[in-house]
Amino acid sequence: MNGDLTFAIIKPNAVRTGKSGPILAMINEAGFEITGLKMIMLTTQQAENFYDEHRDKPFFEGLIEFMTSGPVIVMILRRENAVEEFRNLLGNTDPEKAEPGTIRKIYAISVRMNAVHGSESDESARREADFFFSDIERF
Ligand code: DAT
Ligand code: MG
Repeated sequence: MNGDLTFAIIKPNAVRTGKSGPILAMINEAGFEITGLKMIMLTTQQAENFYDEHRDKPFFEGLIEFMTSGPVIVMILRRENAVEEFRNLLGNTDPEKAEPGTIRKIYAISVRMNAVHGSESDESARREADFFFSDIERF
């Protein structure tokens, strides 16, 4: 059975250009309840640990530079089958391949600056939510 929680980040390109509001509206309209939310600036160390699985990829350095380039909004989201449904709402990692109407099709600037992160599995969702939120910051 699939879990009902996922973890998301509105990335610096979207926060900087004032797209947080419209993105949050899309998330709500897609049936997700926001159960944790805050705006933070990632440290290099946090970004590197968060993206640990990509440490050896050629895009890692650029990814870390981008993710620490401005404030982000981290959040925990709840709905049935949350991980898969949120990935569907996000669209492909590469906005050129994303379906029309998806968040990345609308708000991504490039593969790197792709507007929003979403967990890839229930296990990652738990790890990522625990990474950024203490118990008293979740509702
Ligand atoms: P996703 O965010 O869709 O789960 P991922 O886990 O493969 O994608 O990669 C994490 C992030 O790294 C992605 O959102 C943007 C960046 N990235 C991935 N592939 C890239 C590439 N080929 N060039 C530049 N950045 C890339
Ligand atoms: Mg990923």
